[in-house]
Amino acid sequence: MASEFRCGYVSIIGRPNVGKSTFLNSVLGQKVAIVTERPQTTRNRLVGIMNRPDAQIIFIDTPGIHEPKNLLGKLMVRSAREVIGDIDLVVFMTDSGSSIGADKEILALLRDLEIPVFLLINKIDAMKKAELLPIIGAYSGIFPFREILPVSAKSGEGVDAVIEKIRDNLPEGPKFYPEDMVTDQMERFMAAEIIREKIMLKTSEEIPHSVAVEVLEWKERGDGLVSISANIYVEREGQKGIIIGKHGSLLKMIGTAARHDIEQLLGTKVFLQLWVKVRRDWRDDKRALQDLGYN
Ligand SMILES: Nc1nc2c(ncn2[C@@H]2O[C@H](COP(=O)(O)OP(=O)(O)OP(=O)(O)O)[C@@H](O)[C@H]2O)c(=O)[nH]1
Ligand SMILES: [Mg+2]
Repeated sequence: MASEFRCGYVSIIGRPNVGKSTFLNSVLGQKVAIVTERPQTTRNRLVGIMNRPDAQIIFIDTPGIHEPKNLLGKLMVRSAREVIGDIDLVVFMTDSGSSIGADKEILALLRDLEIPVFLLINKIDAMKKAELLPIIGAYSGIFPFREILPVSAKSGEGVDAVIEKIRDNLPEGPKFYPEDMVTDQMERFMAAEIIREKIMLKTSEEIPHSVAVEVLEWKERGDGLVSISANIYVEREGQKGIIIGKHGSLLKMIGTAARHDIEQLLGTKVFLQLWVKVRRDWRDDKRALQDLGYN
């Protein structure tokens, strides 16, 4: 018997760096969220839509919940917490038992929800089998999870099983989004994120987190080329020099890597111009945060 069509919102919640965005990309089979090895990579909520013959699952990737040290961090955590309201299911992600204390605090936010909460134990590819059981035991004692599922967002192991379980727990109903829509993000925003990802991957210490990117110009030229220019904001003069690099070498590497990914995203040739600007302490500046789309 054919089952009913199901549709619903699923938010992915957890500490920074557990693999939420990797999971979203893996589910969609397409990169909609940037991923780095650093905590606090995602700064905005992102929608990723999965279409199946029997369901539409609308995932919301969120910034990792952490103890914020600046206004940007506060806004990030707020945007992750706000998403908890209007959804049908929560995927709570963790990556090992070592941070159960921090996870407990986040789970407290989910206590009174009357929707299913799944625990995904991610990164099992980097775990020994014997490690898994105690983690499952510890977590099942602290929250009434509907399901506890081990996965590897990176290798894809276990991901299909998660999708089946999610689908079965969503309400019946028609799709909300057109079938060809994978994300609600604008191409401009995605291009800015790709540039930010390349900077995060190629810099260290405080720089990856001190950077914001704003697309200034986006022109489709007659010859099929898209011309894009963007500002890279840093917090201090010294950081500007580091990002530019000797004779502009680092900025050039960042630009080449970003252009490659933006070309893949758009399916056209891209001409990319990057400028580095200082916007002093923008992460604690309300006005600057607003200008940069963090609100
Ligand atoms: N070994 C392994 N690494 C993973 C897996 N999933 C994610 N990672 C790595 O974990 C790091 C963080 O991944 P993200 O997807 O950016 O994590 P996130 O939870 O979205 O992080 P924030 O956006 O900072 O909250 C990256 O280096 C990923 O490659 C996995 O299944 N196995
Ligand atoms: Mg993320």
